[in-house]
Amino acid sequence: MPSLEVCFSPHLLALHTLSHKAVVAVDILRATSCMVTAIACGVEKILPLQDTEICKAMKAQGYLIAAERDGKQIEGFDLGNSPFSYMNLAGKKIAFTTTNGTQVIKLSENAEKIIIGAFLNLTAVADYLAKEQKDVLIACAGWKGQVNVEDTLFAGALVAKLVQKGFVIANDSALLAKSLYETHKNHLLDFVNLCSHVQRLKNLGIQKDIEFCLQKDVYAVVPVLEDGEIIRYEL
Ligand code: 3SL
Repeated sequence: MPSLEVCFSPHLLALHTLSHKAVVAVDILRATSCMVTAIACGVEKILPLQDTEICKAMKAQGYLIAAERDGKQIEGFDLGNSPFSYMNLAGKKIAFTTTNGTQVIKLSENAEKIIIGAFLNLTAVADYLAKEQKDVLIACAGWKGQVNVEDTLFAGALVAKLVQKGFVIANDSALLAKSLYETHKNHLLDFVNLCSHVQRLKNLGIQKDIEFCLQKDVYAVVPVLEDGEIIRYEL
């Protein structure tokens, strides 16, 4: 049976072997929630980038450019990091850089497959992984190297689903994430409201983004990284 691991921080990724695994990159607030929304709403592809200047330069190649740092849109870019901004961009290409989300995607590039996960597409991701039958690592973006609650909760939700499909928990982070999710699954928003990133984001007035990003299975879409760009996997 395929194995199941969770990595709580990009700073711990080097401790994992990625080469034969399917990595699920997750940044619930809000990068991967935006990406899932964008791909579900018809965006053609998303180029994840670590560097803001490289991102800006993609404008000349016909991309919309999106950049967030510390929760805010960077001046001079077309888009920030609210999922509501990604609902009407069908057919567009987006170059995207964020504080943590695009970083964890880039750091996972040695994996056999990279999938973009969020509560918004939880079941679609679980079904895809069950079909693939590869060992899975859920890579949490965290916040500047630190562990966060919202990505851990998502990891736990995905672990819980995959255990039901026969996957075998292979590290204690996966066990911890599942236990945290099962403790709080009936009051996710109340629990997430206590976490540090929500406190940070509250000053930006984006409570509706937080509520949106905690909804399960709004989209039945699986964004995957192919040749460095995120596209829709055709189920
Ligand atoms: O860190 C990230 O990648 C962002 O998703 C953070 S924020 O939600 O835009 O603050």
